[in-house]
Amino acid sequence: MSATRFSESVSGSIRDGVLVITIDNAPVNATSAHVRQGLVKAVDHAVAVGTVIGVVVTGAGRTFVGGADIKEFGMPPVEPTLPEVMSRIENCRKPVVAAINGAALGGGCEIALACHGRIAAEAASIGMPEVKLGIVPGAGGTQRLPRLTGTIAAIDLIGSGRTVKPEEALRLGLVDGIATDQMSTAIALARGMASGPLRRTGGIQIATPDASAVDAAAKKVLAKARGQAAPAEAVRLVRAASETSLEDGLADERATFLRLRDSLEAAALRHVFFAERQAGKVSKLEGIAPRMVETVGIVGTGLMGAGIAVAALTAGYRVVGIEQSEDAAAKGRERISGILDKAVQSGRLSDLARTACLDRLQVAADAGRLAAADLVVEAVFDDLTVKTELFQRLDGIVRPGAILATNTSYLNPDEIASATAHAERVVGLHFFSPANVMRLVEVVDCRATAPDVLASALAFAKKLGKLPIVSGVTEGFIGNRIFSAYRREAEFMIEDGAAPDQVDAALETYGFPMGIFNVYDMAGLEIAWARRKRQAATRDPNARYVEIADRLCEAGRFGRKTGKGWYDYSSSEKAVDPAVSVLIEAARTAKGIVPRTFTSGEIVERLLRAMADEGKSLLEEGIAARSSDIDLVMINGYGFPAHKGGPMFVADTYA
Ligand code: T1G
Repeated sequence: MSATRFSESVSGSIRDGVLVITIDNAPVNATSAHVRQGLVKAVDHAVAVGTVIGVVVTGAGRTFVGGADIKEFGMPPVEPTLPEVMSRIENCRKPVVAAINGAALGGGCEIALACHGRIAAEAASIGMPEVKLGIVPGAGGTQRLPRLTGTIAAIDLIGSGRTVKPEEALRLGLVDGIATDQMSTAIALARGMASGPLRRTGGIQIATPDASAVDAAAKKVLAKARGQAAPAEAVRLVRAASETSLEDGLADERATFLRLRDSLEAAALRHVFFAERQAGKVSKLEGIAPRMVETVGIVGTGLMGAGIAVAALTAGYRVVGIEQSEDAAAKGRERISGILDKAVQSGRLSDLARTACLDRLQVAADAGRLAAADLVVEAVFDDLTVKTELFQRLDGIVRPGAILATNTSYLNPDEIASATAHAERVVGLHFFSPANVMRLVEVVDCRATAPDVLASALAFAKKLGKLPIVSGVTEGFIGNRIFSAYRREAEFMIEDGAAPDQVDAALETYGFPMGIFNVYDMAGLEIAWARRKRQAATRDPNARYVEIADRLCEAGRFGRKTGKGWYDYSSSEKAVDPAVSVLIEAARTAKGIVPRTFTSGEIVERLLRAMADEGKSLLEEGIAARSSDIDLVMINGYGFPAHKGGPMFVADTYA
């Protein structure tokens, strides 16, 4: 089979009278200009060659087509546009079948939709994640998908951006078959279509959907949109598909896509997309191989330790959990299996996988079992003596090449490392609770950490499906140091005249799921109080210090756990507590502060600036490697709305 080259990334060869077109545009077969040009030439070639009775389109490697080339957004358009490619495929007079060999996302899914038939490999995944980039599909997705799946499923898929596996795709009518040899099956399908009329997706009439079901599907999508524009536009376009002509629907979709593509929200989400792919890259680790890790030791199986254990188990590791007593070990095992049970109940984990996880789990009181561990994470009480003594004990138990990782939030891991026999094997792995759910892990590069130990910690975090961000050693690392600065600024404004619920409302309107005082009450005020007391002796006497939170703690108001904090939780919902207002007014009076009013805009602007200023210091001190890492920490660990891009992105955008 001689191959014909249609562009630098598109070639074709004829098999059983069918032109098999392969898109080969590493790394994800994105529909760059040369892919679009090659596809049009290949389809024209198929039509021109009389012996060709059909066409199959597929991708090279493990991706079908990962979508439009996001890197081309904002660049001058190059013909043909993706909608033009779709139209050429759909209106081809010979059958075109998609052999979906891997991820068919965004424009990739739209290519499949424009084809006359679709066969998926077991490894295929199909979806329209455009809303996650702040845009809507721009090449027919909102108009063609509902013609195959119906309006309700299309609203769900396009509005949420979720990806489906072949079985669900088949059930939805998104593919015509699933095959282990999807190429042969696709060729056979194309040959079978050669004689009859072609089923053009754009020509399918959408059955009138049940209005209440459509409203329910739309409501579900919009409930998660939290202030983003794209999901609502996606829902509008899909609904319109059953009420307007294909031509008008496509024109509306394209105009909407172009408008959103150039929006700040889309720029922010593209920033986050590329930031996540830069985050794990550490230049000094080029060529450094991570150590082999198969068995993970976890000391402490409380909430944090159990979460880490579940993350490691579901990633395929063997786990040895250690507790101080057999009774505590039994409780720890119960906690871990309880989390696994919940994952099974929610459909996130199969029964089989749960059993396999439990088969790979040991929880005991005998620390000697850690001799089998390649990496040990401690998740014990955040006290320097406790952690240091533990690591000193582990020095005598674990094997020479084993890695010791501390999960400390605020202690100095250099101090822990320097107290052990092999400081070079100590690294920080700061998980965020619940560790089996939160993506963010701060990987702390301690002064003595060996490069291959840091590489091992990054590889471990990635295998857990986490988003690892490297941090240098500073109190609170990246996230908590910025959170402290953000909290200080918020308390300054409270002392100057703002109310906690006003600050929280401003943040929630901006896009945070919860305001800072609500978060504070959830986490517990006593944690920051303990740290402030620890720092009191060395605090700069000239630096402004707000005592309101101290007064709350002295009154035993630690937050939700005590029923009172910045708010009153005695009723079901959090409520403004007049006692807190009295306490705030007393603090102002004690400093002679005449309270002033604040607008929501000023509150948000000051808090964002406080975060960005602290982020700038972290960059100057070399604690954070790049500003986009800081954005990822605040988005994934502290609720900063991703569609705003993060505090550094906002500061750069409005600079
Ligand atoms: N465009 C450009 N570059 C992309 C890209 C894309 N669509 N997708 C990935 N990359 C780069 C990425 O930055 C990284 O670069 C490398 O490829 C590997 O990525 C018209 C308008 C396909 C599941 O949103 O979900 O279609 O760091 O690490 O883990 O309606 O990439 O190597 O320099 O993620 O194997 C819609 C986005 C676009 C899918 C593969 N599509 N991509 O995962 O690799 S908008 C998406 C992914 C659209 C149409 C609209 C994943 C993947 P570098 P990776 P992976």
